[in-house]
Amino acid sequence: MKKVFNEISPDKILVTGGAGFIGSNFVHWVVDRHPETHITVLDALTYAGKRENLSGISADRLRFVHGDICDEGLLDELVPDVDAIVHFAAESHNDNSIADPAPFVRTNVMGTFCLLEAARKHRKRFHHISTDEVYGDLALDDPHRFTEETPYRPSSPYSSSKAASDMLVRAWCRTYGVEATISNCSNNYGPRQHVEKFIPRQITNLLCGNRPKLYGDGLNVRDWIHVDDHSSAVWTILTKGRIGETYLIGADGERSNRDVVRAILGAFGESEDDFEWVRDRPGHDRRYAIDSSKLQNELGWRPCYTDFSRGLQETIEWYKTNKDWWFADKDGVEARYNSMGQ
Ligand code: NAD
Ligand code: TDX
Repeated sequence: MKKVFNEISPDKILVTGGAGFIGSNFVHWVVDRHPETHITVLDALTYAGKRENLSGISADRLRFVHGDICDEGLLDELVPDVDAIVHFAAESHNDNSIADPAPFVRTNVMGTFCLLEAARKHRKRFHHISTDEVYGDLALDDPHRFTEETPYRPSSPYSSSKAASDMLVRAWCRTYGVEATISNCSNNYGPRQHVEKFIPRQITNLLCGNRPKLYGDGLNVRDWIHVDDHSSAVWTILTKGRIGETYLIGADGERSNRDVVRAILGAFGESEDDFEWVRDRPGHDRRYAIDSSKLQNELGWRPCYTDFSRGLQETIEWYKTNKDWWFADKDGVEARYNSMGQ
């Protein structure tokens, strides 16, 4: 049996990218459930990060630091003071990576390198958040799903930069003994996801009186998981995971993009065929599917959101009641998509 980090809650964690979609949901999840844990968030507040995503959390639970994960001097100040680093910060959108890959290599590869060096120097536990996209894609009729043994075969600049970051984590763990774990999760949905992403884009299109937009033939499959289930899985791995191991996170949520758009249209009381076909994404992965047996059997994790239509309805309600949160981003995102024929 390899070394286990601990089976108690860490007192102080550094959460990178904690002002983004998944990072902020993770911070709220920990604040609500683990009163013993103090969180320092390090976030550069790019277009994808909002300080307000962390509003309502008291100063004795949270310290917010506006800064870059590539800033080694800043990491030398912050890292000695925590027990563990939970690394969410990334450039996260595939379409952006196709238009301009440079920030993806900088933040996802160099940023992870800088954090690993800080974890090595100050001997800190490191948990790396990654994606199922590192495994490439599956055919629609393939009976298999991704497991921890699936070979890496990334397709896009985004997924290849995440794959590179995973490789750095593995090397720092084996060569330098950094106490690291990795999780590769499927597509998240829930509150505070940027309007550039698939589900928020379609919800906010409908709220603006526009039609949802489907790439290609709409039959591409994604394996959806509610962001709170991602958070509980990350906490489980951070506190119980075996050092040096990778865990896949997924909740058996495979759905075609067309079915998701139809479900959103249905929830708005619109005809389920009232969407538009738009230009396909270059190199568009066909299907992702996660087998999370290792996480479930070894660490006892289970998802709570097993009813996708309930989670989707709650997400739609969130975008309806938080128009101020997304409205300022919407026009710019749509102008960018229009310029790409999407
Ligand atoms: P996001 O784009 O919503 O948030 C990213 C956050 O990182 C933002 O707050 C941004 O300001 C911050 N950031 C970016 N560059 C930074 C830098 N150089 N220094 C400090 N902060 C920086 O992304 P997300 O969807 O919340 O994804 C979070 C993580 O989860 C990423 O590592 C992503 O690869 C991974 N992931 C996402 C999904 C998904 O479905 N969204 C699925 C699996 C894994
Ligand atoms: O308008 C759209 N129409 C459409 O058909 C958009 C924005 C997307 N799509 C398709 C492309 C994908 O097949 O929907 C699917 C989901 O698209 P995205 O939300 O861009 O997600 P994806 O590319 O699958 O990547 C997401 O999951 C894995 C996250 O953005 C990544 O950060 C994560 O690693």
